[in-house]
Amino acid sequence: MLTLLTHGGGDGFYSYSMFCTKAALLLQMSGEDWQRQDVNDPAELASMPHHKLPVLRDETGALIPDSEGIRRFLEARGAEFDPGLSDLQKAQSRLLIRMVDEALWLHLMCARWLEDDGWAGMTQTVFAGVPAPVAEGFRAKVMQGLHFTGHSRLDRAERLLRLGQDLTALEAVLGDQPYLFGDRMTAADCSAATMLDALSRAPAARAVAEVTQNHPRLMTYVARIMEAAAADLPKAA
Ligand SMILES: N[C@@H](CCC(=O)N[C@@H](CS)C(=O)NCC(=O)O)C(=O)O
Repeated sequence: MLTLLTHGGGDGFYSYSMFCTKAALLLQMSGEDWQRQDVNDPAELASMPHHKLPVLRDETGALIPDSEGIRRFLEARGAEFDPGLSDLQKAQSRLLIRMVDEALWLHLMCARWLEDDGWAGMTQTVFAGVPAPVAEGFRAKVMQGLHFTGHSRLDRAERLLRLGQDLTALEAVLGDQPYLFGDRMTAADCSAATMLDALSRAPAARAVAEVTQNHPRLMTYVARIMEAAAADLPKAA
């Protein structure tokens, strides 16, 4: 059986990591038999190929890192995440996934790690029970990374403006459809729904959650996917 190594969850998040939840949705769509295993030990996280999660462990013990690596692994075993999509739609799906996984992810990182109210939420959830100096050490590392990308150098008003633009664009792509590419859930929904869910509520900063919630069609879309697709995901062992 396949094992998805994930960060823990809580407050209605299957995992606080949207990439772990994305991988769980992909696994569920693939029809594979799989289980979930949470990684709580920092030493175990450090032993992972990219020192990040999600990671998939296959039946031979091989470790497949990164949600996109997991997608490719599942496709190589026969999974089809974009059934019925034209070549153009598949290309558009690829662009959307990159936009969500790379650009919206930076917004989420700032919302949880840079903004003080987001960070306060992180200390009560993801870092609950972790000594403050250890948590602050993680935060400092992440802040360095965000500074390097340049995203955290934008002031808050600029970040919120760009977030609003991106979400308005995504809402236009969704239109009145139940899923981004029509009546069926595809790979792009696994990225988009989980990221939007994370942006729309704590531990994301309140201002970011408000901008996200200001896109009601996206919020209805997230609720539909999270209630239906995420309901029967395996629980942590
Ligand atoms: N591109 C990766 C991103 C994975 C990622 O950023 N994981 C974060 C949690 S959301 C992580 O494990 N961070 C641990 C660390 O950096 O120490 C994917 O799609 O899987």
